[in-house]
Amino acid sequence: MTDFRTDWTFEEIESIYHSPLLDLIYRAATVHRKYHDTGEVQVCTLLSIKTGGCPEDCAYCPQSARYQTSVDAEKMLDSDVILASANKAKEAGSTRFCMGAAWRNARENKDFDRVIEMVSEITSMDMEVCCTLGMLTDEQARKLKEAGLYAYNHNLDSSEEFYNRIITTRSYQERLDTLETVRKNNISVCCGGIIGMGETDHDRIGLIHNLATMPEHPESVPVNALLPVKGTPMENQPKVPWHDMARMIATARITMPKSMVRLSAGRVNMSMEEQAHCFMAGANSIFTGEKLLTTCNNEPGEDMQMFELLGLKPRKAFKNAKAEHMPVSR
Ligand code: SAM
Ligand code: DTB
Ligand code: SF4
Repeated sequence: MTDFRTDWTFEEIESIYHSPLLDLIYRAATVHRKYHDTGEVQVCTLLSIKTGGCPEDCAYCPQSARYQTSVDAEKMLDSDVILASANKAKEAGSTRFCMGAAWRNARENKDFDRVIEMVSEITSMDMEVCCTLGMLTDEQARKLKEAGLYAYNHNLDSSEEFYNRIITTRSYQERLDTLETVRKNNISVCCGGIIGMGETDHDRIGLIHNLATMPEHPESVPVNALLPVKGTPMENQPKVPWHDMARMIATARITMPKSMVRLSAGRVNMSMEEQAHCFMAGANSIFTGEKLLTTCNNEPGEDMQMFELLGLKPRKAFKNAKAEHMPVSR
């Protein structure tokens, strides 16, 4: 039995997920030590380049135009603002810059042309560039790749059954189709989900099962804890306990040993001790910087202190990158 299986059964993952927490973390930590430098954490920074006014109805999202939240629809940021933000992220030690747009799908217009320009400029700063722009056509994925795009984030978010309850404006299959388009164009795949939306353990295991049985595991798996935002249908959801995050991260680590597993949204509500358990459970990537897309993130100074305390150092850009994922222009 190899460690890189894509034929996991639901029951196998279920039994890993439900194992006693300390056994689960120990097993995940062992897998983590085998395949990764455990002192290294990938440091990524997000920027919302086109905020709010999104036509989709994702029940967790402050950027959906359907809900009255404190996030207003804005036009796309100016290029110099985006580049200044990428520079700042690089200076602060970040090696991956991820640009997010509140679009159902990328369109063929001036905004998309500008995204292409930004991808190319930021790649030439020697950062891994990631985008999350909604659904993509083959042609758009090809253009992004040619501009140097390293990774594309497109989450499955939950099990298919639960997905259909939280989002009605698009299907799980449409998500899978975009993921296939991204993969086909040799762009590194970043795909994960959110917990804390009212889903069951069965849905969480279903999400990991869907990720771990893809023909190739996503290179990067973000695990988000819901940030309940006022005005969204999820505003009253209770806080996700740290051990649920550790359980998800450990199960992802064991089933997808080589992937980067990102302790993503929700870190802002976790103590250093709670985050340390997640690193122990196999998380090896985080978002730093003052903001995620529209919500507050951990204080940069506190993150630096945490890195020092836990003996962590930022991972270099393009480390272990597969040849096909390297930017053509690099
Ligand atoms: N519009 C694009 C899309 O849907 O793929 C990209 C942006 S979207 C904000 C990216 C991901 O952020 C979502 O798939 C979801 O996992 C996560 N996210 C959004 N709102 C969140 C929230 N309130 N709490 C936690 N994660 C959230
Ligand atoms: C992901 O899985 N989490 C990030 C990133 N991919 C794009 C986004 C988290 C967003 C949290 C809510 C907000 O800040 O708007
Ligand atoms: Fe739009 Fe993405 Fe938010 Fe859904 S998650 S409402 S697609 S920005």
